[in-house]
Amino acid sequence: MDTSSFPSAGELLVQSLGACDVPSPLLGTGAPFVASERRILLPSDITELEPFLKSGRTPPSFEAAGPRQTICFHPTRVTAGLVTCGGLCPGLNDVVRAIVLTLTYTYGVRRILGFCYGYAGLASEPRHGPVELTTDMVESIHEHGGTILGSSRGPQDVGEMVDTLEQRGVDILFTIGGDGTLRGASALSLEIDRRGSTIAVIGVPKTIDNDLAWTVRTFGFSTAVEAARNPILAAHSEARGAWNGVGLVKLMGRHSGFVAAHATLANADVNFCLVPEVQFALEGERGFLAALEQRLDLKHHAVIVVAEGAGQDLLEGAAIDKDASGNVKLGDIGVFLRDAIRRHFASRSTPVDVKYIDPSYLIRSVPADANDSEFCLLLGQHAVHAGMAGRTNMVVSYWNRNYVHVPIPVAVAARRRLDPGGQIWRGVLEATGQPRSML
Ligand code: JJ5
Repeated sequence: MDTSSFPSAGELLVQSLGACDVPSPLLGTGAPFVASERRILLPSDITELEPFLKSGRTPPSFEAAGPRQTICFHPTRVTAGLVTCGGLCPGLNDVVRAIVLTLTYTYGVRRILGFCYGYAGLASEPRHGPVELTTDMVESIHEHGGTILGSSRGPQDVGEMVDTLEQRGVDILFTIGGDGTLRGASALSLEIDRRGSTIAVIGVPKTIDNDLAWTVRTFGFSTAVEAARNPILAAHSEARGAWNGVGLVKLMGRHSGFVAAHATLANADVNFCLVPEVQFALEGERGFLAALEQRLDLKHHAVIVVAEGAGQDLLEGAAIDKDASGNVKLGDIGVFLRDAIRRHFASRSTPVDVKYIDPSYLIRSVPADANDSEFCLLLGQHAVHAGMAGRTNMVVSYWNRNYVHVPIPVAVAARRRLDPGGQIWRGVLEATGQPRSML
């Protein structure tokens, strides 16, 4: 194992706002505090740990999350701010609710501002002013999908946003969003530091694709896999209902095929799973179309699950388009495959009946399942403990069976991707029976 693949001890240090000597209101309640020195190892595999032990170096570790005995802010004088950014993801309302309930009931915080429609709500002239959030307002929002705060994509002027935070007297800002949002949160904390201000910026990472490094799972992922079930069942029914019926379902995953792979494992009907991590050819005797032909010869129906980022190299000629955040817009691999399958079989005078299903908005917008609701609650609670303890420029994450603090620069440095040589992909190959390589 190459030990340089781990962040350095310096990179793993979480920024703090300074002297935190305010006694926690939890003192005397029997609450189990977490010592600031408690750290959780990054390596969990002996082969990863050995090089450190042999060379006498301290292995890399994350700061453990949880309530501290002394905190940075007087709870009753704190103003907290919340913002949700980017696309919808199941569990957004659960995280908002968890943060509001924990601030109020655990710490006694009295002023919580919800900034509306993402970072646009922190601009100097927002379309919609902040709303004061109360426990009554958030009591049952976890029963609904979406986000009560609204959301938007795209950056805003960092100086303007810090001006707004200062004008509103915000002490702790909670940002719930993806890697772009968290890069923005990091820029905010830098500007706050430059001004000599003491505003904590705490992130709750959002990626339905589950592609965040240094976490076991991200919120919304479990719900997404569950919600992919009906579209896959529908695709199977459609496929079986026609001679040479093909049901094609496009699922989320721009760079990582976790949703597609896990939905495939969870639904026995899938015959092909196509993901960004495993390249495939369309044509040729080992290509995808030849494999599909064999499957149709045998069973006269087939179900295909494709992650949105799969096969992008096949979509040449599609103009490179960028969204508001500068991300390259993907070509639609679902439409492309549907048309390629129709063309291929038409040229062989073999009838096929392709039904294409794109359920992504139906998946993103549903309420969180019980697994995700529980996870969101604990992420929100730990985000509040971190903010009250004066941590900043960090996200809460779950690693090695512990909630931990990960500095934002470490969280955004690398993406987690499916390992084509790993257990999950091997399981997918076994479950589908698709060829190991379609190149
Ligand atoms: O450039 C990226 C990138 C880098 C890390 N584009 C998309 C996703 C990505 N990651 C993973 C990631 C996903 C969500 C969050 Cl909140 C974070 Cl911090 C990282």
